[in-house]
This record gives sequence, structure tokens and C-alpha cells, in this order.
Amino acid sequence: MERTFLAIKPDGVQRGLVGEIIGRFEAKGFKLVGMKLMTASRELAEQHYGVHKERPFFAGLVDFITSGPIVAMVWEGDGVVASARKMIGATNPLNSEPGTIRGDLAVNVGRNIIHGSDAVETAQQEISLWFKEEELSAWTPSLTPWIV
Ligand code: ABT
Ligand code: MG
Repeated sequence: MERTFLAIKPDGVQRGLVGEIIGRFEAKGFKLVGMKLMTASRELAEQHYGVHKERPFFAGLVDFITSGPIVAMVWEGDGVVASARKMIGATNPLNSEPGTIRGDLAVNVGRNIIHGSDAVETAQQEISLWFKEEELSAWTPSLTPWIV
């Protein structure tokens, strides 16, 4: 089953958007299989954004992403990598369609509230960068109603 790495960035946590964002992926029908609130080290952030190492915004990006707690998550489901990117919206929130997370909740490309892996292969690399195998839970949704 396909998995992706999503992270609510420090601005999303500070703005109290954790519940709103998680709710969208739950409502869509994806399954949460890993989650932790953590402040990333510089080393971890630099590895995560390694492809942007030479870009002028790299140092500021690492400063931002390590500036406070983030909610690191792994979500599972058919086509979850591409679907989550679609739900997140374009990198620059001013270009993100209304109805997407960034389109509805953000305005600044350097403060775009959530990260999502951009391809299945990247997702696998990011999941193993951020999570140990034992931190992930394989579970099957129960068909028994929880409230009778
Ligand atoms: P991420 O999910 O954070 O990787 O964003 P996304 O994949 O949509 O976009 P990319 B290109 O990977 O951007 C990485 C982070 O760099 C920021 N950024 C990007 C800038 O600040 N200026 C720029 O010109 C570009 C291209 C946006 C992303 N994160 N933040 N925060
Ligand atoms: Mg990216």
C-alpha cells in the first residue's frame, strides 16, 4: 500500500491548524499510520531539503523549518502521494487553488504550512529519514461501530 510523508510546518502548528489539516486527510479516507510532534534538528532539515542545498532560500528554509515543533506524519492509501499533493496545492499559496490547504489557509511561499512528498520514491526516502520502522503502525479500520 502506498504511503507518503506529510509534515505540518512550524507556522501551521503556531497558527493552530493541526486539527483542521489532519481532518482533511481523515475525511478524504486516507489512513494515519505514524505521527509525532517534534522540533527537527538542523541536520535533519538539511537532509530533508537536500535537493535545495544550492538555492538562495536554503538557509532561511532550514531556519524556518527548525524554528519550532512540527507534526511529522505518515499517511497510507491508494494514490496517496499524488492525491495529498493535490489537496495541499501549489508551492506558492498565492497560486494554490481555493479548496486546497495552502489555497485556503496560507499566503506566503516561505510559510506554506505543510509539506508533502512529491513522488512515491521521495516518499519512501522521507519516511525512512523521519521515522523508525517501529514508530509506524499497520492497522485495519474496524468495521465494528465504536459508539453503540
Ligand atoms: P515542500 O512540501 O515544503 O517541499 O514544498 P513544495 O514541494 O511545494 O515546494 P518546493 B520547491 O519543494 O519548496 C521547498 C520549500 O522551499 C520554499 N521555497 C521554494 C521558497 O521559500 N522560495 C522559493 O522560491 C521556492 C521554489 C517553499 C518550501 N517550503 N517552505 N516552507
Ligand atoms: Mg518539495
